[in-house]
Formats: sequence, C-alpha cells, structure tokens
Amino acid sequence: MSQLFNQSQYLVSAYRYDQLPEDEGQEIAFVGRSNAGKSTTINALTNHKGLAKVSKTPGRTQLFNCFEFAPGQRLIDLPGYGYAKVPEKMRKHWQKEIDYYLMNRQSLIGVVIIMDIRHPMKAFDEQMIHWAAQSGLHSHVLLNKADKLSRSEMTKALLTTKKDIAKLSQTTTCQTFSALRKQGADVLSATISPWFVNNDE
Ligand SMILES: Nc1nc2c(ncn2[C@@H]2O[C@H](COP(=O)(O)OP(=O)(O)OP(=O)(O)O)[C@@H](O)[C@H]2O)c(=O)[nH]1
Ligand SMILES: [Mg+2]
Repeated sequence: MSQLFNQSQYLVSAYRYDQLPEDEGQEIAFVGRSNAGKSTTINALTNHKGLAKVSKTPGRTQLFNCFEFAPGQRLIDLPGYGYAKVPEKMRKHWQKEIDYYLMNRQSLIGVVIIMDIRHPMKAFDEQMIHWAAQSGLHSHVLLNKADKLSRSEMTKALLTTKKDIAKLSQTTTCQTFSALRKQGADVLSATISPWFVNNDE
C-alpha cells in the first residue's frame, strides 16, 4: 500500500471557516452522513488508529479536523450531515460552514464521499456527487461498512450504486470499503494519491 498518507499528523481543529489553515496548497475533504465512518476512514487510510476521533454516538465530529501528510497537503475530516439528534442550532451552524467551505475553499481539490453500504445514495450524497462533477473536483465514493454484508449483497450494492452515480457524474469513482477492517484501503490510497500530483503545475 502507498505510504503517502502514513506520515499524517494532526494540524488544527476549526469551529469556523476562518479558523482553518491558510487556503494554500492542496486538501481533500471526507464528507458523508453522520456515522457513515468518515473519521474511521481517515484512521484506516493513514494507518493511525486514534488520529481522527471516532465514536459510537453519531454527531461526534463537531469541528473541521485538519491533518497534514506532507507540507501544504491536507486531509479534512468534516462533521457529518443530517443527524437529527444534534441540536438544531449546531446543525444550522455546520450546514452554513460546510456549504461555505465547499463553495469557497481554493485548496480543495477533491472529496471522498462516504456512505453506509446498507443505505447508499441519500439526497445529500447525490447532491455532493452532482456538485463535485459540476465544480470539476475529483470525487470518489466509499461504500463503507461492507463487512456488514455478504459478498453477493456487496457486489449488488456496488453495481446499483455505480449505475446511480453514472446518472449524476461521469467522473466519480466508487468502491466497496471497510474502514473497520481496512479492506479497500489500498484502492482508496491508489485512487486519491494522484489527485495531489502536479495539481498546480
Ligand atoms: N462495522 C463497521 N463499523 C464501522 C466501519 N467504519 C466505521 N464504523 C463504526 O461506525 C461508527 C461511526 O464511525 P465514525 O468514523 O465516527 O463516523 P463519522 O462519519 O466520522 O461520524 P460523525 O463524526 O458523527 O459524522 C463507529 O462506531 C465506527 O466504529 C466499518 O467499516 N464497519
Ligand atoms: Mg467523524
């Protein structure tokens, strides 16, 4: 597996957009519904258990958590969207901050969209795919928690989701994944590593 992300270090956490690191270099964001496994995925990718905070309680990530794996190259763990039990005020805050981030962040080069393989392609997931394609951003879908399904169910979910993605975007790629078992981490790494190469040249 690629070593690119293995040197990742915690950089900073931001409650507001203006507390993020300087908008320079390149970064990718991990987005998806609350509890889909964004933080666990960052830990699997970086081979660093405990780097991003994981919890059994949805709505755990309530900050933009930034990790740097090389100078000026970052992974951003975002709060999940759509979790009803997060207080209304907090949900509105994050909706506003995340929207602003996605629309304005110049160093954002791509998004990894994480879904629970048992509940893929909810409305926000579709919007993200469509928006990423329109904006010319790289995008890759992880059908996470694949360890919860049989092989045949997994294959079926992958085929169906690929068809649904194709209706929205010609460029978005998709794979099955288990952040818990690190299954598919090599494919994830091989897919997103090239996003960082020669982007500014
Ligand atoms: N079975 C299984 N559980 C997983 C997997 N990935 C994550 N989980 C579990 O799902 C729960 C949520 O994981 P997180 O990584 O915190 O999810 P998140 O998307 O960051 O959640 P928020 O920060 O609340 O938006 C935890 O209990 C994880 O252990 C996986 O691949 N398989
Ligand atoms: Mg999280």
